[in-house]
Amino acid sequence: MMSNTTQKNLNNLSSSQLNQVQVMGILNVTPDSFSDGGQFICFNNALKQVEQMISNGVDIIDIGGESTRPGAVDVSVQDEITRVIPLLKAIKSRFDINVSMDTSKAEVMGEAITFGADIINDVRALQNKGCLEVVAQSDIAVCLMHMQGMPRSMQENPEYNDIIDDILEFFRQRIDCCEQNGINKERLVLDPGFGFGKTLEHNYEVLAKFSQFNALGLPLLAGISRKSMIGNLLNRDVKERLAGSLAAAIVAVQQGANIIRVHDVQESVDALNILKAVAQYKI
Ligand code: 7PM
Repeated sequence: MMSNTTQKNLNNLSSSQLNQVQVMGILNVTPDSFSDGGQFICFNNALKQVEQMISNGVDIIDIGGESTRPGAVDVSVQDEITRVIPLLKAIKSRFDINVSMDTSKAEVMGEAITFGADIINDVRALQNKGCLEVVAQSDIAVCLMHMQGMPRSMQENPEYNDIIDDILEFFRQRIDCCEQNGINKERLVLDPGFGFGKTLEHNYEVLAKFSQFNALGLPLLAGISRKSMIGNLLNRDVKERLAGSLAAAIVAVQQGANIIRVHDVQESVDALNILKAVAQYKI
């Protein structure tokens, strides 16, 4: 009985499916607001991080302008553009790598598209004003993430009837909305949004049932790396969450995640490679 179960689980994903899993590396672009010198150092530091991630096997670099972070203070359009667009240009001119832009602002999306971004990663799933229209005028890919509530207050009292049904229903509505606005389904990636308006239990239920999102037939992204669902379960500080993050990422991949969004690229690529080596022997 035990070996049957094991074989069935190993059988779920083929080698070729696993070989298509992509690692999205999170680029830290925390600005040093104290001086221009600080900004300059951050810029070079960011490019070094990119170089490192590429040599470690990253597939996509995710640039975030802070404003989408839970609890983050609002950043103006101009500040966000100033922070992320020069970096996008620099990465695209120096490296042959896919870049995703973590933003919810139509103006930033427009600039990102102009300067060669490959994916718009929107934690608000193109619900802000003008986003659908800007994206529709291009052929860029989009990650639609689920969030309950708004970043500042979403962790106060998250509630669901059936969290998987709720997320699936949200995805269906956003997919419809995209299609009605001229954004083909083929351009979309879905992400249940770990930590975005979800309790610890909600997050683990979503991870346990992650495979249900395959029903919509679109690529799936899982962003779990270093989140409080790891830290609070294990009682670990943010710097001590690597093992937990890797385990969670692998659980997501085994259930069909196509992109894992991570801080630790080298370690995540290693973990994925173990899975790939095992999958070669699937029955
Ligand atoms: C503080 C709390 C800082 C949380 C940063 C975060 C996701 C994302 C983020 C995700 C997609 C983080 C988050 N999380 N985009 N952006 N999916 N698509 O841990 O799960 O990086 S911000």
